[in-house]
Amino acid sequence: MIKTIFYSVILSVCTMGLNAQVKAPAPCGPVPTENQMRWQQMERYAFIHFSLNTYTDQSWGFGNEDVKLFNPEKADCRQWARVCKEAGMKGIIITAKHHCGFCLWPSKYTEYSVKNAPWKNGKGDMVREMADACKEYGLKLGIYLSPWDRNSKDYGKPEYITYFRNQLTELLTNYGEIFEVWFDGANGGNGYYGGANETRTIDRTTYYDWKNTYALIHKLQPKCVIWNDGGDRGDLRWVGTEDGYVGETNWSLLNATGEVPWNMLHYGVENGNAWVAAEVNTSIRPEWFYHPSEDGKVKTVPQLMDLYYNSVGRNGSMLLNFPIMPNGLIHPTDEKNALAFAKAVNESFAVNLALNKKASASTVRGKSGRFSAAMAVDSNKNTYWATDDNTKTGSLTIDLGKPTLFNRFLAQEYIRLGQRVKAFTVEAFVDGVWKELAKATTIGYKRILRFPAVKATQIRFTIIDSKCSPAISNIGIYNAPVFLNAPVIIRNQAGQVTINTNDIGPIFYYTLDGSTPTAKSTKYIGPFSADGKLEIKAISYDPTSGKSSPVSIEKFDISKKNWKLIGISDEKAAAVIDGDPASVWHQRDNKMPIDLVIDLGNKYNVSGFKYLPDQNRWSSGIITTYEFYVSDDNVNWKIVDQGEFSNIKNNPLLQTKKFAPVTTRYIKLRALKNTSGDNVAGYADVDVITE
Ligand code: FUL
Repeated sequence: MIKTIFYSVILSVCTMGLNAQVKAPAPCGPVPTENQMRWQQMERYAFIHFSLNTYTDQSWGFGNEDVKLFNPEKADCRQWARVCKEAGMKGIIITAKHHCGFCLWPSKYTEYSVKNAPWKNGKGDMVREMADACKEYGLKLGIYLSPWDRNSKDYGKPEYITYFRNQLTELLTNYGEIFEVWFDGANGGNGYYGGANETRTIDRTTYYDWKNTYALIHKLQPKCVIWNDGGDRGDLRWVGTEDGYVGETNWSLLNATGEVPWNMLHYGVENGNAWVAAEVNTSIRPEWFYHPSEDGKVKTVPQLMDLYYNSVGRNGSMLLNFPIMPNGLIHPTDEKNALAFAKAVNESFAVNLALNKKASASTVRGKSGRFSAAMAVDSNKNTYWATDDNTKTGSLTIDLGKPTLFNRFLAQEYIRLGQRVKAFTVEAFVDGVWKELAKATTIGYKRILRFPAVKATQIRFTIIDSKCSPAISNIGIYNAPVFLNAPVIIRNQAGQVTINTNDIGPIFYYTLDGSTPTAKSTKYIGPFSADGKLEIKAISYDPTSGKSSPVSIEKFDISKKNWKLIGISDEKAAAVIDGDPASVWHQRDNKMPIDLVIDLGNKYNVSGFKYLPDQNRWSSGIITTYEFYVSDDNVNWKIVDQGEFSNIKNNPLLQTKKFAPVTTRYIKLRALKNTSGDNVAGYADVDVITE
């Protein structure tokens, strides 16, 4: 007995001695907090958008919508939680209050809430039901509370801040643990404001006094992370787009307060002085709220996989939104696609071909086993391969034992010590030579690279530049199934249809009779003529694997053959009606409004119009407020619609507006305001909807 104690004392003294000899690297720059670490490991979680907008087919409510509209007869938060759980998500952030000010919980501080809605005779509390469902399904709960409130009479005044904090206090005290609070950046502008119906502008960097609001959050929910896009930086940042991707280079660091420039949001800042990780938010449909017109536009498995690689695979998290239908449920197509997506992620990363394989490194910190190459393939997230402090490059070779087919490479840094790697390559040993498969920049918490499948016996990961000596906790190699993207269908002014995709090699099949295309339908051999009102459905098909893509559906309205832009001599203006979303024309003047007049060539029964803004990243002339006129003679005009294109700045989608049918030959889209406050109206495309 005494002998055993003696030996174990000797052993622990020796181990202590070894560990003391080779110390772990010191942190390199800012490091994540425990809250940020916990959040980062969630990887995928959901947004739920549900409010009065759901009943008005709007993106942003004005604040005067009738609370009586809110009556989801089948509302079932357990369905939402089940779908999210089965879709592999770890939490749900619910829009407790969107910009219209309507509260999904019976707030003591306003009458504009579920307590005055017919739903459950005013006795319902959707946040409570969500919290209970999350608990039941083992999900975390997050809260979206819009700082901008278009209903509150006090919005814009100091009193509103007290109101806002009172509501925040209700939400952070009555519903258990909250993992994230979400403060949307959209702010100020026109609204109902208790009946004032006016425009109120605020400085979003100062008005909310975020410092004290954050202190309140930290006090009430010490484990909560804060997302904020428009004020003091929180724990997480927006990535500058709602399209679902962060920069390929993505530092989890920032160096800014107040308004953060786009490139910092998108790429982070290499030498930033604070850890502010990237959260990639996007919706499973084009819009955030439910619109029946988008039932055929639910993102498909290949699209969702792309989003996954461009968010989680680029050191970000993936926040995927489900719009709730007016009956209170997630639409079956959204559920089906989300579950198929989760299955695809699981299949893709089921077998790590590098796990416990023989690994060797060109250099190891203090030549210690504690930091050896094996630590990167041992599936233990707390161990890592590291190099000596002054060694900022190095390579790690994994021997797969036999020729192995793979098409994905995954790397993770030990981010508790900071984000370090600046550039790396991946090579494969094929037929006796090293072949470069990919070259990339940052890694961070997780980086996944895609490349065409290759068969090799060895793989080499080389860090070519790093801020400090690298610390790599995990390497994964996978052979993931490949999914074909649905093709894009475009019709030009002359009525010529083109079908295409970014994938290399597939062929296309299409139908014009509404039936679902298969490999037996008409084969696409080049642009073809199909003018007038019709629906085209198409698929991509890979003859080698026999796999086909999801179906693309495009509905076209009347022929544009005889359309003319009136009073415009610039030839480039043809882009407005050429059907190509990539081409754009900017109409400039020395003042607003700016009118775009189109002669349809014939009289039609018009019941709406479509406006696609400039789709480029640095787009301009995005119209936010408009009027729409019709005329028989291009002299006497009648206004048939007016309003705003909500959220068009962050999400520049195709805008569809409907009105009572009217017979007309000329149409006029009048731009009253744009997102940049200058005198430009930009159009990728303008179209009409006819009866
Ligand atoms: C945007 C909002 O304006 C949208 O309506 C939506 O809530 C999205 C998540 O954030 O900025």
